[in-house]
Amino acid sequence: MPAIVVLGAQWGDEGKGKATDLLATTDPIDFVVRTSGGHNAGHTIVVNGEKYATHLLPSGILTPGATSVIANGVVVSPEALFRELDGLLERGVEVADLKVSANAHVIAPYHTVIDKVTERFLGKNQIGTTGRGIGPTYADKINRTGIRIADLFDEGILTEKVEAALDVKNQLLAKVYNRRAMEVDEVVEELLSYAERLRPMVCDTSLLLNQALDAGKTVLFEGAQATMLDVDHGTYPFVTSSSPIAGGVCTGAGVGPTRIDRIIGVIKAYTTRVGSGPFPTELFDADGEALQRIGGEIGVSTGRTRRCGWYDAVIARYSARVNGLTEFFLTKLDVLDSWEKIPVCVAYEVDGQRHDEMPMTQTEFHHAKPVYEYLDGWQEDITGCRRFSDLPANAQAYVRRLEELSGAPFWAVGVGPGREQTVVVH
Ligand code: 2SA
Ligand code: GDP
Ligand code: MG
Repeated sequence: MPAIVVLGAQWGDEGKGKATDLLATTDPIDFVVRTSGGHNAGHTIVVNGEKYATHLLPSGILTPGATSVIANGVVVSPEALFRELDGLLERGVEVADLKVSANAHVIAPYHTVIDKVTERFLGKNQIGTTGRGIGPTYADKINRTGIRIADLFDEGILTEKVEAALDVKNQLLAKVYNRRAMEVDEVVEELLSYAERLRPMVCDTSLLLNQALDAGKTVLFEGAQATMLDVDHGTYPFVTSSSPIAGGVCTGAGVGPTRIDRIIGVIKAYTTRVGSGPFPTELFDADGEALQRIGGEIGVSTGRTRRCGWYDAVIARYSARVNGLTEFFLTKLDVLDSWEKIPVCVAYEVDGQRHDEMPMTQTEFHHAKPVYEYLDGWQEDITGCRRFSDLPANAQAYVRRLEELSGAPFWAVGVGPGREQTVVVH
């Protein structure tokens, strides 16, 4: 299988890091590629009981022999990139080869400042961003005022671009947000300080990946954030500023859609969300607290507590559709071990009307009330199961029912955070 996409089917933190890591350890993977987002992502991988978190780096960085690629669709903070690399090196990790697209956009210090002050300014309407400068960097990209990695190797061009960007940004910072203006020299100097260390990593990653596919290599495209956070197909405006869906992989990597063989949607056996925005199955009771506690639902990048709710099959079907999923990887089934009955949302009721599919507008989605089906729990520890047939009958039935409701076959099920804690269904 030469080109595989792994992406989030809900609002993120489904366990994509584990899914990519698992694929990379069972089949030899030559390239692991990030195509959207930046260091707002947080992937946790547990290897031999050791926990690692990656943010900007593809999780393939932990797989020796695989080349990690940060493609053109990613927004790169060079400071965060080297902090993360050095953190792994200090822990004695053998890091894989890393390539960075010359066309990836750079998160400059002013993007982070603007992200944070805008959120504060929005008050109760805030998005709940990670404060990493993601939105302002993508805004500059679309506005054609962004800085790309290649610009770090030409001081003249970099200075011109920073000058042009700060011309507008300093007015915004001073007049709207009452903040100190930023100096062109200060920003240019900081960005130039990363250039020499970056230089050997920088290349045309679209060419690299297409040539690799031509040569029959296996390429794994690793999603960050998730379908419901997609700027087009998510819960706008409570979304991130990139395209984490399958289509975004093609623009974010410069690889055509005909080259993709497998698209795996990672989905939790329940649902979580960080930040603001609608969430029909959200729980505000002891069940929600229990899911949060048992599931360890805390943001990997910002340490924020994640909102928790039951499995939402409407979202699953929507994700299967907008991504063209070939399969799902269901994670964290073990978190549900203690419940006697487990509600699963099969449809919504919106202003008195049943919706089996995602409502057309965000206003309707804000009003969506879950219609639940109640499945029997198994009340048994499943973390030691290694084959589907090892799972208790009710756990098997839960997985089978979810599969019927979700619009794509279930490939595997996670029964614990460890690499080996996975059960293959098909
Ligand atoms: P941003 O910073 O502009 O991308 O924020 C916009 C929205 O996107 C959400 N978002 C995320 N949701 C889940 N997980 C994410 N990554 C980290 C993790 C989050 C963390 O894996 O745990 O540590 O808090 C992530 N990144 C962005 C964000 O909450 C906003 O709703
Ligand atoms: P990502 O952003 O999608 O990569 O996911 P995160 O790393 O942010 O969050 C997923 C969390 O769930 C991590 O702490 C993983 O170690 C953990 N995890 C993944 N799969 C499983 C599973 O099957 N069971 C349990 N209990 N934890 C899991
Ligand atoms: Mg995460």
